[in-house]
Amino acid sequence: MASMTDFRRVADDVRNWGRWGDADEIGTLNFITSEKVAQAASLVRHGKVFPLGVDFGSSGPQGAFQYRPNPMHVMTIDGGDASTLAEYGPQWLKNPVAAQLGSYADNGPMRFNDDMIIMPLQAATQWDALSHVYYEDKLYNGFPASSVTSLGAFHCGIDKVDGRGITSRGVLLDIARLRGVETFCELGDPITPAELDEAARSQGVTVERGDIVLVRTGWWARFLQTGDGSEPGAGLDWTCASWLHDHEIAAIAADNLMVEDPVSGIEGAFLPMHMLCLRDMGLMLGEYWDLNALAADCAADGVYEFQLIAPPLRVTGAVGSPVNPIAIK
Ligand code: UVW
Repeated sequence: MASMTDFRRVADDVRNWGRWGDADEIGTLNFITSEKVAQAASLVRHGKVFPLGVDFGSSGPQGAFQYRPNPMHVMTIDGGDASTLAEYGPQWLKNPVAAQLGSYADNGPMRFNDDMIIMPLQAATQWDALSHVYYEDKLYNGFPASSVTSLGAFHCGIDKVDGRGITSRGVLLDIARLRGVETFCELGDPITPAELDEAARSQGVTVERGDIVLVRTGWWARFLQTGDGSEPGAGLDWTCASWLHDHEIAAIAADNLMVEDPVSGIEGAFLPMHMLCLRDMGLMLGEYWDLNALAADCAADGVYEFQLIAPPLRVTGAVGSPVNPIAIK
């Protein structure tokens, strides 16, 4: 088990603070140039579309953490409200909502349905903004942690991604396939940097500057079978942070709950890779991405690169965002 001294040495090595200026709030997304976006678009050859978002509903993977329930979907109006108002008499029309609906219904046959969703932004397929995780009172690029308040993140919020959209060349590294298993949820066997290299080599793909790397562990496939979102699932070892840094990738996402392995390799520190990626490197993490159909297609045609389009919602000051990423081949 490594120590906090080892962690600090790596943190010093991978820290990108100041690399894109003192005011930068998007970190490694800076690696995605317009040439890179164009290169990614040129990877579309057959028009095959793979949505990578999971269902946003009550059967999602949340429940183990009291602060993160599954999305709750609520209807606020349905067509029957307008149609039945007439039956209940004019007293209902004292209610302003009912009066509005009644007037729409009186004016013709049009009816409508509205709804809303109540959910933690971290509940399902998501991006972690750079302000999601910090340590020692500093966010990415040295911004004070106190700039994330009850009003939202004044620095490094998801809204700062803005015009980047988040689209680039995507590369799938299918570690479940490399290991020859459907899934490897058992703890104590995290993904190593050597395995990332081995997956790329065996798949005949290179990881390049500005890529968005997708890692498949099989966790989501297992969740679909068991419905048990509390099963931790293995992920990347913290030492992979240096690999991500050296390859100058733009972002990383996985099909599991936290990208990295829940068993920390650092004595006394939970989620060390989150700290290194989000706070030191400025590298966004994507979680709960459904990579199953994409992985099956990549295995069938041997092509592990594609155009990836994964724009977050521009929620002002949010520390993360739901996303329905799309891979196109
Ligand atoms: C934490 O749980 C802190 O992070 P994430 O949701 O990114 O795994």
